[in-house]
Amino acid sequence: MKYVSVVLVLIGLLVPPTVLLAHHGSAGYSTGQPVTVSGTVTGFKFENPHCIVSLEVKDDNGNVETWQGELTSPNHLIRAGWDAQSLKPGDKATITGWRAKSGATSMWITKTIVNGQELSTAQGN
Ligand SMILES: [Cu+2]
Repeated sequence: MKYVSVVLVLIGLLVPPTVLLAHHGSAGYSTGQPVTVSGTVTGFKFENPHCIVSLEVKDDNGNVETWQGELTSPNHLIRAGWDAQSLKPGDKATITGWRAKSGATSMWITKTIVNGQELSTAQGN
């Protein structure tokens, strides 16, 4: 019995993240090439089904772009130690993830750094 559960855990570790994301409907995102943007948080919706981060990002020419990052559900993020105040307007954030296939300035977030500190979703995928 012990042996069986060890094997199941190992299988769980081998499942690629894209499979774990299947229920999130990641089909709209390009999972091949991650993008990273940095900017100022303008909003954080801690809501079902998925939490949404809004960022104001300045490009090299000083033009401002609005980016949206999608995260997993509040329930999952709470288990990873997040709450509704994890991101606040004015915070400096860097988000990495899979950009929308449509080319829109939106992504499925895989890594979040707020005011220099990474907020892990390791428990929350
Ligand atoms: Cu989901």
